[in-house]
Amino acid sequence: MTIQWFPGHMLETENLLTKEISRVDAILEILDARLPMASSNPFVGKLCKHKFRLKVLNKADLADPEITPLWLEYFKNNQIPALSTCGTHPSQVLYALNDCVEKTIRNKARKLKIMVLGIPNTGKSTILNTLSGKKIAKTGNSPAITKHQQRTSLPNNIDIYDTPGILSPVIEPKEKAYLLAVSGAISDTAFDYTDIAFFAAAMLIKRYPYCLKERYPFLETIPDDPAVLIEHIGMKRGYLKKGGLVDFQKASETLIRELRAGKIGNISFETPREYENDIQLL
Ligand SMILES: Nc1nc2c(ncn2[C@@H]2O[C@H](COP(=O)(O)OP(=O)(O)OP(=O)(O)O)[C@@H](O)[C@H]2O)c(=O)[nH]1
Ligand SMILES: [Mg+2]
Repeated sequence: MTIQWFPGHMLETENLLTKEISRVDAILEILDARLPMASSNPFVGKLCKHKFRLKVLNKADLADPEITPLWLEYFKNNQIPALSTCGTHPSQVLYALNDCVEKTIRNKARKLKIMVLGIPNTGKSTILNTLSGKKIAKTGNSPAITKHQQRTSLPNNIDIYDTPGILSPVIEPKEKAYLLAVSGAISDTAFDYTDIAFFAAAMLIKRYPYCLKERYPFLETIPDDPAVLIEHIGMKRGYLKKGGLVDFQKASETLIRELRAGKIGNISFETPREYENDIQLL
């Protein structure tokens, strides 16, 4: 499966960021804690080469609490500043902001400018709203909600810039595209639900069979085959087409929706071990 989704505003944003980056002091790079590598955009790394950049593993409340600390250790071992947050948790996002402020070398006589960057749907605007204590930026559980850069003034002489999520026009390897689609970073119109659900089901069977058992107690054993898992979910929910065949589309949508919402449990889609000798996405 190839996913092609690069709406016009993303190219405009890339061009704008390339122009504006010299004016900002530091970057908060918002990643998805469930997939910190796949949710890294190499463009951000190149753009911010000479700026202080703090990686924020957001949505940590949805990730596996045993895996997120491994990621933080991984980044630490690679001398990459990183911490984890839940974007709606004021003390956690304030801690992230303060950490970024403290580590940024700058001229204290003028306002500190911090830019929030990342791929779509990682919680950039949510973090901005939490920091400002107001609903300044529109948020939503689908990608490409923010279409324009937006500046907000925070206390202590800080200006913070929310930006539209940007993805690479070509996402490689293919597994990365799948992970991003499962997480909700890519528009649902850009891929086939059943394809993505089969990938997600295979991942869950391999990594989190006990979560599947708890969420879907009607499963006597966890099947090895993702198609069988989706079929069982469809049958149990009564998603049947004419002739009694399971509606795989509907069952797939249910699996993805429940996974994204954290209903299947705290799930991390990738682990540092899989990347141990590969820091090219950082
Ligand atoms: N569970 C959970 N949900 C979060 C968290 N942060 C944000 N969200 C949700 O994730 C969705 C996306 O949040 P946004 O703030 O709109 O994401 P964004 O990065 O600004 O997205 P774009 O503007 O499309 O690039 C919304 O439904 C938020 O409520 C978090 O830490 N935990
Ligand atoms: Mg946004």
